[in-house]
Amino acid sequence: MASLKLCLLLGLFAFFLRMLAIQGAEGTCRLLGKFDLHGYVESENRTLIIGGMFPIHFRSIPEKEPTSSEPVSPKCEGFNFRGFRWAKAMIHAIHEVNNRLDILPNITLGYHIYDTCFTTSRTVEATLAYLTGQNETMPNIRCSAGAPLIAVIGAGGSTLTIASSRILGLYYFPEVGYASSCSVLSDKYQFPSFLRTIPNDDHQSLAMAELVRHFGWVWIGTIAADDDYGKYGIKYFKQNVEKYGICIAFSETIPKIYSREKILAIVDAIKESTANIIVVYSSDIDLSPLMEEIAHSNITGKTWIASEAWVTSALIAKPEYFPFLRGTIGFGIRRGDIPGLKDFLLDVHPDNDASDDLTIEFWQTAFNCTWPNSSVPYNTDFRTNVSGQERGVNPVFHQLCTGKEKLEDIKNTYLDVSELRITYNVYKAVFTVAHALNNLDTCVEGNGPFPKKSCAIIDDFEPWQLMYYLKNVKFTTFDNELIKIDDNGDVYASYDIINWQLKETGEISFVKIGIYNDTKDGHEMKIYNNDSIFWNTPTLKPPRSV
Ligand code: TCR
Repeated sequence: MASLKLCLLLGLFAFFLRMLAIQGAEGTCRLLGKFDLHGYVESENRTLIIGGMFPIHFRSIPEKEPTSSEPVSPKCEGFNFRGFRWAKAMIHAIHEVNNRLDILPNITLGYHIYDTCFTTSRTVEATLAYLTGQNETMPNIRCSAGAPLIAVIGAGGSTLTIASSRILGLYYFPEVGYASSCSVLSDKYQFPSFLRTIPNDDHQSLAMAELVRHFGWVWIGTIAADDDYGKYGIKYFKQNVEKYGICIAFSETIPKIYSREKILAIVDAIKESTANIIVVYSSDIDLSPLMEEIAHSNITGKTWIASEAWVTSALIAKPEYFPFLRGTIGFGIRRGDIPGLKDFLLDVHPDNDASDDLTIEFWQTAFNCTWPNSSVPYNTDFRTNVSGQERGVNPVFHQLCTGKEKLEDIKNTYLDVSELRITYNVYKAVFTVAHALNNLDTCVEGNGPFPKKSCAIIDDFEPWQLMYYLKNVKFTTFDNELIKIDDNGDVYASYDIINWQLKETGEISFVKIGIYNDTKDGHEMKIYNNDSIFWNTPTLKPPRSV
């Protein structure tokens, strides 16, 4: 009965997909074009696939007249080196599992990664593609990626994950989040098959409120991204500070679709307010156009409180923004150094696979050159810049790439492994799946968790059976961190409190000035030494906001 229901639903999806899909030359349906990565090593072992969704581009380009032609997947722009690093970290972790003899010795893991372009429509498209298979004749997760798909890592931002997890949840199909921190995702009634390696944001909102109270600030401005992360995060922050008699001077929302007008309105609100403390709950991707305008308008003397998503982001922590943003204080999730990752990241070159469009785009963007004879688009940007002009519409790079460019020579977010926080979460997500699968594989018949103490069989198991093992997973990472998933799919919350300070070299350093931990009976916040904090005020003393 259950499988009949599944078939019917998948049939419906296949129909839906047909309506969405691009009709290719051979008349077959093609989804999501070339922005996907997949691979597994040919081996005698049984192969199982883990899906992954990452924001490898920053945004999709809105269709000008969406109803005047056949629906197509929107094109994406803005190559995101950080998202590319996350995707590569997933592949690296999978290689590590495959090389280890103690986890899944008889199984080879493969991967199938989709680019979400940080948009909901692409994420839903990818989710449907996972469930039905890209080829309509195979509407089945058992062969959707060439080999059975067992879990999906993703989908990045909470808004995207909420969309995909509602669909995957229908089948109790496991989705493991690495960056989706919204508290609503802990509701197992709505998201029964979601779990994550990032703490629930309720802790962070409370931590921010505690921080503001600690310094005695009572007049605060807030800025939120226009998504679930920003809106829920600020909502819980406000609820917490109200209890302490702290007042909100202004509350602004950064638009999702770029609009210079709306961004200028936020800049005006900041200028007009006497609040010196501004709490920002946003991803770095959404925040970046606002920061560009803050710098352009020369707004100094504010102390910014950063949420985890931008606290150590190279997109925001740029030298040109430093006069405005130095002294920023924010919360970072636990970081880790992933053994071997740097070498793995360096091992990328368009010559390795001429059909790998993402790598070609990566190379072109990193070195500002054109890969010979390739049709891969340049890193275009159709938005207007701070002076109101359109920036780089299809810029033509006259310089051809030679292939001899050296990755080691450039400073690039992709290769920066000094602040691996979300990347470390991706790694933990892969290992969560691998350990759960290993426990499923080593189950002893007569001692199993299913009816009559039976076990699931690795050659043919159902998503909900793996879900059981995921919910009960427990392991330690190379860093000796114990990973345990609770009944809501959540992990233990612990944050570093980070302060942006100027190094002698003129660069920004992220200095850990304290910690915030969730404890059994509440929470603890420690600021190590008030004198070690760098403040962005003329006197270098803590700002007042009353
Ligand atoms: N949670 C955000 C998304 C997000 C993110 C990030 C995006 C987080 N950290 C770092 C880019 C970079 C934390 C969400 O939507 O849940």
